[in-house]
Amino acid sequence: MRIDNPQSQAPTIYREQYTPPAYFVDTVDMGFDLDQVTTRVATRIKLTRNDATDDHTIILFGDELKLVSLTMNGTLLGKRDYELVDGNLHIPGAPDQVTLDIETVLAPSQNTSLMGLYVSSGNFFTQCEAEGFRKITFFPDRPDVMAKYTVMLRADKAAYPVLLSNGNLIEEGDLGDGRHYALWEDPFKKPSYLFALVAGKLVCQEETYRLQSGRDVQLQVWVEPGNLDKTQHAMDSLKNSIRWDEKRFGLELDLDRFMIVAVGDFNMGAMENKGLNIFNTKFVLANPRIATDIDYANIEAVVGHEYFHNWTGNRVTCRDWFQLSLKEGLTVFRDQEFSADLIGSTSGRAVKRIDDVRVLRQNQFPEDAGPMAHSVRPDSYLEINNFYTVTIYEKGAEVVRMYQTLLGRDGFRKGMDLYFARHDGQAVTCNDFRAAMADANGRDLTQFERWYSQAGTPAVTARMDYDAAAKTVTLTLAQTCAPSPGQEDKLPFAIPVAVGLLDNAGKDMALVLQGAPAERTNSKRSKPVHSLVLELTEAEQSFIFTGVTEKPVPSLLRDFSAPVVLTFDYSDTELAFLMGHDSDAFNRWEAGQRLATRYLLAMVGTVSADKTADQTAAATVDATLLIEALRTTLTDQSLGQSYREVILTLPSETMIAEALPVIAPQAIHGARQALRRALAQALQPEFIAAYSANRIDGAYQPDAESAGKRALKNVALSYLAELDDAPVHTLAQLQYDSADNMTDRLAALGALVNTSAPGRQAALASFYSEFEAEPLVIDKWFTLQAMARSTDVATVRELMRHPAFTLKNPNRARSLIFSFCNGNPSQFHAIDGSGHAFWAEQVIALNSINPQVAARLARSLDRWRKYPPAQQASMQEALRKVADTAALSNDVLEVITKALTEPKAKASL
Ligand code: B3K
Ligand code: ZN
Repeated sequence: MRIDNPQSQAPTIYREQYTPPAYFVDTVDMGFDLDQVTTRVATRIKLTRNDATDDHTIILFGDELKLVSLTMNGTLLGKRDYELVDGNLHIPGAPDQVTLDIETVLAPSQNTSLMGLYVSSGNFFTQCEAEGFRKITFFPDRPDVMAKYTVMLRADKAAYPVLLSNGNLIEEGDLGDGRHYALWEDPFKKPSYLFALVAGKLVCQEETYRLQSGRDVQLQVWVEPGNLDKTQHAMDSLKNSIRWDEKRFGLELDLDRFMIVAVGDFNMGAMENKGLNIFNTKFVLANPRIATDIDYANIEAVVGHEYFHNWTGNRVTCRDWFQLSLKEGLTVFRDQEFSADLIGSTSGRAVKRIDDVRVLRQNQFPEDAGPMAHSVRPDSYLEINNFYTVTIYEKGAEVVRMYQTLLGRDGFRKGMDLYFARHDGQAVTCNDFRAAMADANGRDLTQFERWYSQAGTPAVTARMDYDAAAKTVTLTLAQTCAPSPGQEDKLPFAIPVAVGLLDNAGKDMALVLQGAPAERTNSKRSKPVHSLVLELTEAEQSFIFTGVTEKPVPSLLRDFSAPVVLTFDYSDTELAFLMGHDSDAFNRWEAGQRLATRYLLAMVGTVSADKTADQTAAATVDATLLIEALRTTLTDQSLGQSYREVILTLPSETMIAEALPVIAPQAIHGARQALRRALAQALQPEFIAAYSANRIDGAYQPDAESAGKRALKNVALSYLAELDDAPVHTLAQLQYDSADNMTDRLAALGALVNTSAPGRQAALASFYSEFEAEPLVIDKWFTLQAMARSTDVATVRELMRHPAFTLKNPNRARSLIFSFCNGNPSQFHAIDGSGHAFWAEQVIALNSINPQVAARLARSLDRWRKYPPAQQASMQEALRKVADTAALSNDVLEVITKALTEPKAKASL
């Protein structure tokens, strides 16, 4: 789709317009004279013309750069020697071998975008992905230009004692005048988006680690002084990551030194710069006092993710940004597998899978059905930063997972090995990855490309026919996919559907699939097969199972084998049966979610604005079946605690909203609350028992089992809090006062804040004063209040006036503003439209500070067309207000323009 908006500064970029660069870069030598007000950057680039093209024009991208001088092969160039096109330099008629000397000056302390070179807490940091290097110097800043870098850093020694860049430290010393220098050399060729430097007052935890091959490497975690008591978990996670990549994929750390640096001002989670990963403090700093179990798990996953990029992203990189999922989808898949392998237990793995699928359904499915829908390999963009999305990351990971499901673990590994054998040191495409998987396994994966080219979530409908006389089960699977912007008609996807059939006792039947090769199904010689991956490649297909002696209950899409919405006409009783018996832990959970959603949707219809949640509960559907199934789960000691916790958690308000044709946020909130209260009343003794049984004596440990106990105990507390009576007030207060770790502390505070407990205000105040010096904990304090049920727009405005609040720090902005707009739907979508007007104000304010963060917030109204007319009107007004703002960044402009674009009438399928 072309965005024709007069405000647009930059043109839409199209995937099909890719052309190879006219010049490659061999080496880059940079010298930085670091100063917060004026930093001078001298860059020498050696280029060689790409003789596969006829082009003699060198294109150097620049973004808000001040050029001091430009010299080509020793000759100073004047304004007539180059053209300035949208801030980029075009040097026509250049020779085949070129040395360019470029001097630029930067103003790091003025840089609030947090792209390029910027200052955080008095230290220097860089962020170059995707196109931030062009904010440092003029350069062919595109990922298919890979070069070797040498970097000289010079700065005041007292203010910036630590000077870091990619690769190895070659030399360091004093310069006189209180200044010093450090010279870094990265032995590997890399694209400019992986460049990084850090300078300032930092300290590190350091360890020597022996690789499997026997080589010793230096591992460092750098933080601000005072935070060294919070680095051990990140260090442990890094060592686990190194070990795992050696074992699972045979991939070794290629550097002698690997550094992680934490920074408090950061646009996203972390960045995989070669040898110098820069992290949001949120994904590094942890100790039991400040970090929750979820924080510990996230740190492990993000440390793993960035480390795994060293091969999937850095050694083999993307040809162009349309291929972003080549590295991101693959690396998310790798970090998911890493976390699952570290948990180890079957139910723990299932919980990890459930968590990942929840993220996908809650965030990616709505994206895929909304105005920003794009395929895993998009066709166009206005601003690439808008495409670091759940589609590229999480759906991309599901696409990678499907290769493993189709080819098996060994087949997948063969594909990975071939991918590295073919492409190490290259910038390649998603098709290259698919070809490696296909060729290594002798498989035709042509149709699989549609997962990359077509947007939208496929809908699969299953039907089962049992023929008692013939003893056959016919499973008919049909697929459709709704139109997405710019893609009216879709072709069938290749969908792996893992299935099992349960007999009346709840046991898996042995599967014999008609027409399948003997090794894939049961024969007299092989051991019984209880789960099979069916390959749905057409719009509709039937699969026949033979020798089926009784009518089974099907277990479909086991372990969520494909990112689709699968519908089957289960009865309530069948769902309760699957909840109790399915051998597939994912589907056991799924059955509970289906049943709960069914009740919740029925209840949404009964809630009206003039009834309280209590009255609704009284008038509501009979949920006995669900309640009894949950009672069985809650008390089943054979199930892991974390698994019981996820089963007891009802679908979120966003999930319920997505299941409705028209979203009614207040009714959804009322219905969910009513069901929670009904569960609390019915299961009160079991919740109290679970609470007591899962208290842990002794020091805090972040391991999966202990975390599972705390999760189950705290979900019990949150249900009991629905009763809002004196005993639970006391229980929560007691937990708050006695907790020795942040998980229990925050859970107790959350329980207090959402009740009428007399101590709730005092607890909030004491929490603040206790943790005033810990920014990450103060973020939690804002988030908890932003998402509290009683918090309305007025309360958020009040919190914004708190001295600790600032829009300039992305974590803080996210903790309050994003948490309210995305995590408190019934208040954000207040009928009077006050939430929407507030949202517009904040998007506009953020737009002039940090376009990337602003554009993320701008996404909160993506689904505005799914609301009732009155709410649509206030959302549209808010969107228009943003659209009419002067000096709108391309980031925000793209999101708002797409949201306001009228979708084409649905094509009939
Ligand atoms: N590759 C970075 C993301 C960069 C985002 C640029 N807007 C982090 C990651 O995915 O590991
Ligand atoms: Zn990544």
